[in-house]
Amino acid sequence: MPAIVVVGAQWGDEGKGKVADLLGGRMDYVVRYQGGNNAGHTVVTPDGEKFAIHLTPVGILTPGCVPIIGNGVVVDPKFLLHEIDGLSSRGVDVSRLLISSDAHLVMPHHRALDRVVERYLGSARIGTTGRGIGPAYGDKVGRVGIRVQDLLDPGILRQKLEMVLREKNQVLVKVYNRKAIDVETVVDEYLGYAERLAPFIADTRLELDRALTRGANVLLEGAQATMLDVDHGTYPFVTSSNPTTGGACVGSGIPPTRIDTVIGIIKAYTTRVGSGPFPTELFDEYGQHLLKTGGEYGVTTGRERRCGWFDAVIGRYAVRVNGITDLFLTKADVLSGLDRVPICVGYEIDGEYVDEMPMSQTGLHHAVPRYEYHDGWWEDISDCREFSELPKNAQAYIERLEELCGARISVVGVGPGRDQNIVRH
Ligand code: 2SA
Ligand code: GDP
Ligand code: MG
Repeated sequence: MPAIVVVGAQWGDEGKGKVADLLGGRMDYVVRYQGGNNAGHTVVTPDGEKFAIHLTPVGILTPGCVPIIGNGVVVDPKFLLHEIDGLSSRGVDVSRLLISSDAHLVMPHHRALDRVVERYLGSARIGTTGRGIGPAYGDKVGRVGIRVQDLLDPGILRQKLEMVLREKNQVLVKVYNRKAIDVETVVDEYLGYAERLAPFIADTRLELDRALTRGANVLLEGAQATMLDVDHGTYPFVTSSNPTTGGACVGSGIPPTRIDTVIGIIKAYTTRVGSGPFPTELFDEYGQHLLKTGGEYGVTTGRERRCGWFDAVIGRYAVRVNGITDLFLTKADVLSGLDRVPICVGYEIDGEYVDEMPMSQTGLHHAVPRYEYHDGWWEDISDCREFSELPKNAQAYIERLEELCGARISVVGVGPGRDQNIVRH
């Protein structure tokens, strides 16, 4: 049985949590493959209970499913224990969780540097979540990272930490005028976490290979999204990992030949949290409508999300870069009550019209959207369960998005609930 990927098609918060939860019921394994506790995935269970999950895969909510934190994730152990305890206290069985021994750890110097560098950047800041994600991936690639398996060897943990802090403390003290971090304090703190996390640590890529070979269903759950990908997104205004489908292979150890379905989660409009270019961003009452009606506030930081119209250039790009086989269009219900609903079909860039993602960052910064205008609808569609029950204008809007993005829209979300969907294919 092949693996399937759930990937964000825009700038995140498309509703990946809801979709992963919906599919999780049919899955034996749900794997997070990148990012860390910067993510915020919302799940609303059938009895109306709401969960905001940050670091564990949402499959943790599905009885019988094995949730895996893959090697591509950066793990803040303090936060992870806090999340595990929070879920346990709400009656969730967390005992099946597995954490890759190769995943990297978020250390105190990562959190300190994330915050201080953002302050130093001033108006050029990325708008990070402040969870230490960028510095943790920086150390990983710089080959001075500390991994989950190092928690099991106090000697190695101390040795690696001494080496990395020799440099990082210089930076914290001399460049940013902050206090140095004490090696022994961190070693003691992390060995405390090690004791509790040890039973969860595993060779997850071997586990997944065996599972796939015996025919198990595996879902690879992306965090953040295509336009936040460090390679394919709006660099440098990105996260420091690869949310795109390629990252699902690297961050789990599952080869591409095992994947046959890629579900792109795409919102019926666009949002972004943090800095960076956003061609269809709205600064008017329509933007306010999307913000308020869509409840567009960060699940991790509580920040207001920037809101704008649907951008088909991005939709098409996401289909191309990820090999999306099916789109799950979320939040179509939020568009009810608008007189007209524009779709961005291309950009004017310095006098030239383009309908694909521009080659350079400057190009995207200069992009002025060209819109196609569609008539809106007033009806509340949150109880619709068949495509034919939708107002004609909503149907036309969705069919046009499908045509412009170049992938079929298999499911349309009409509310946050697990059952609030229109299944088309
Ligand atoms: P970081 O912290 O280094 O990953 O930040 C780099 C950029 O990535 C963006 N980013 C996100 N964008 C959308 N949603 C995310 N998760 C939370 C949510 C965000 C929140 O679900 O709402 O609560 O603010 C997420 N995580 C990272 C970030 O805004 C930077 O632009
Ligand atoms: P994620 O990061 O992609 O998992 O998304 P978030 O959880 O950060 O944000 C998506 C928000 O939209 C959450 O509050 C979801 O409960 C909500 N949501 C998901 N699908 C739908 C939908 O079809 N309609 C509405 N109104 N809300 C939805
Ligand atoms: Mg989110």
